[in-house]
Amino acid sequence: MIHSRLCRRSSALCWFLLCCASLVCRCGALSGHYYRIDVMLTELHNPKSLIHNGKRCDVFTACDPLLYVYIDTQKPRETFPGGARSQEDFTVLTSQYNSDTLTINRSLSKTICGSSSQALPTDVTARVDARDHDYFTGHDIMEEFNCSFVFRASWEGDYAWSEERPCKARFHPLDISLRFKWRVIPITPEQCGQETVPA
Ligand SMILES: [Ca+2]
Repeated sequence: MIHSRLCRRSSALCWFLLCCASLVCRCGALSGHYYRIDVMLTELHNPKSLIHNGKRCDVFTACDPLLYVYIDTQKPRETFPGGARSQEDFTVLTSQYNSDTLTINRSLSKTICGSSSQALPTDVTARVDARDHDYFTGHDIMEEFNCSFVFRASWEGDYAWSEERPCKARFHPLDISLRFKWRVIPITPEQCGQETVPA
């Protein structure tokens, strides 16, 4: 209604307003934060075959590691489990039987898909809930790890993984270790499942 009144009074003013409106719409649709966070766990070492209370995983055999991971961008600086609300927030990354030392090299990803008005995370912590698989007594807690890093995006042609770094173990930091690496990659709105307005 306002447009039509202005257009009747001034075609030049009408053209100017329509161009501005078009630009605002397009910029609004295209602006935003679109990133993918990849976290790769590389190696687990538990040479004393321990669970969290200092007992052995199994009496006669090595541990049976079962690793659950949650990438925490909500409360990365808080203690384990940070922003994870329940076990259902965690994803099983890997499992293996009868092995105290495990080469993993498997990754989990999380996308950041927000409007430009939302603040980007400053830090990220991958929460790793390491269990010992047991048929009869349930899965014992082996260790809880925080694998933290600064949220910093890679840019054009530089999507390499970070250097490996140790995660921090809660119960047995001197006896159980986990190493990881990460990368943060800009992605397109389509990869976030959002549509852009055609130019
Ligand atoms: Ca076991």
